[in-house]
Amino acid sequence: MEKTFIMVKPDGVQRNLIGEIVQRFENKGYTLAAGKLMNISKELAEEHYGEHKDKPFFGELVSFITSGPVFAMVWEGEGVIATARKMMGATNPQDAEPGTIRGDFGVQVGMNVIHGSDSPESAEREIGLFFNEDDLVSYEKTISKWV
Ligand code: 3AN
Repeated sequence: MEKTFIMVKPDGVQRNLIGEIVQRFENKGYTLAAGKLMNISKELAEEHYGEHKDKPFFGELVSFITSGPVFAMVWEGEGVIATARKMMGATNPQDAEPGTIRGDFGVQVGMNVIHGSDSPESAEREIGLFFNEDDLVSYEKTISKWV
């Protein structure tokens, strides 16, 4: 089953949005496969955001994501990679539609509450960076036949 990596960023943790964000994915009908509250090391941050290393905001991005705990998760379900991106909204919260997570809770592009993998390749890479194979719990929700 398709899996994606989702992370509540330090601003989301500080603003008590972990529960709200988990609730939205549960309500949608996706299944939580793994989740942990953690501090990100500078090394992990630089690896995770490697594709942005030449961008002017790279230093800011790494210092922000390491500034406090994040809540890292793996969510599973049909079409979860693309659908999670829709649920998150545009990268800049000022462009994100109301009803999306960034549209409802963010203002600044640097502090946009949530990260989600943007492709199957990123999802596999990011899940591997944050979790071990045996951290992922595989189970069937009996409710899943109703959604
Ligand atoms: P997304 O998180 O929507 O996939 P990316 O991959 O383009 O967006 O950017 C990664 C992260 O870099 C964003 N979540 C955002 O926090 C940060 N970022 C993107 N553009 C800017 C910018 N112009 N200034 C500061 N931070 C930025």
